[in-house]
Amino acid sequence: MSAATLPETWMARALKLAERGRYTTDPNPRVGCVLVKEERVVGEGWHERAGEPHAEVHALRAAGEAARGATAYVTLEPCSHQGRTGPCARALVEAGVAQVVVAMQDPNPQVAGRGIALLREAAIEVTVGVLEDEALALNSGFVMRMSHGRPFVRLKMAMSLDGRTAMRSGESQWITGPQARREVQRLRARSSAILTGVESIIFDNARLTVRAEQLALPDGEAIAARQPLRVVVDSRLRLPQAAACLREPGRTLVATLADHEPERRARLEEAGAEVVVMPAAADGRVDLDALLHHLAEAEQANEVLLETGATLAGAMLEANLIDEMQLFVAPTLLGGEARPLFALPGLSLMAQQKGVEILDIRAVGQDWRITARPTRP
Ligand code: AOF
Ligand code: ZN
Repeated sequence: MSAATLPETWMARALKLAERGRYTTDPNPRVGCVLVKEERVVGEGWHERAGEPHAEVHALRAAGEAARGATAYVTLEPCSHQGRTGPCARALVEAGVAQVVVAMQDPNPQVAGRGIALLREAAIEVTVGVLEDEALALNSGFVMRMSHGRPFVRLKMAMSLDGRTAMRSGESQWITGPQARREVQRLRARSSAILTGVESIIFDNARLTVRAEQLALPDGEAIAARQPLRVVVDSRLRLPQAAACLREPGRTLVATLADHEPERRARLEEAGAEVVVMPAAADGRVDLDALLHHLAEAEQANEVLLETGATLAGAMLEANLIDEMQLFVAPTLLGGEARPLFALPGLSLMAQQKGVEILDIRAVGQDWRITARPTRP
């Protein structure tokens, strides 16, 4: 007799399915579901788009009558609320599923354990926590928004081997090669919003868009159709009306302070920007923490990609608002006059150095990608 397949194996399969929603489920979480009976998959599915059926519904439809007596492996607690689609916990009960294995509880306050309770009340055996870390990582943005009211912030920077991001003039195209730039396109595509500083736009005139042809994914066109929100931190409304990003598909939000010139605001709005007034932080600039909370609440932003220069990157790091860094390191030297990764003017002693934990290093074409996370003080 062969040994029974481990729950982790089925959950890994459900996670793989969930990953198919990486670029499309926003602002919903990525969720996968596998229905197993007598060591065989009788139905599976994943959540593809907000407003469309949840993973469990797809899996139950695929299984039909075979769902009766099956075990459901779901990467997120089945929902208990009547949202845009019905409660999945009830659908599992009604289909006669015998057991449910869940990777993680749903941090959405509308669910938060009620789905699991509903299943247990119907005498279904529920196991929680199988491959929980992997499930949490897949939806780090959704989890952050639901449990802390702000998005998960991922900083992306391209730098030379000597840690420089642009020449003194601001010229920076291109430090890294095409494969690294394709990875950046994918980072944009999975994000709800791209956050930048007005200086970066003034220097690079970046469009901050997802380009289907550069994504090199089979469904690139459909993915690029949903452009992430562009967010420009611009305390004094210096964004040029002619900025390229204002002519691109998708929205551009300009975060500024209350004491801006009204005519500048009117001209930017005419050019297609949406202006939002934020409180000032102690340094007199836009309060970045408040801005992130605004993005979570008003825009349902799960993952924010920070693509910017040393000033805003330094300010975000100082404010402990960076959750992950993706640093692309190119095999080139730009020299001491060039711009550094972070402006951290307050640092002068070794005792003040900022620690980071390196999670992964890998080659991307001719470049290297370092994934790291700042260690919290
Ligand atoms: C599940 N399975 O596949 C997903 C779930 O607006 P709605 O109706 O789509 O509900 C979205 C909420 O449902 C979302 O915030 C999260 O709590 C849960 N997502 N739940 O059982 C799924 N995508
Ligand atoms: Zn559901």
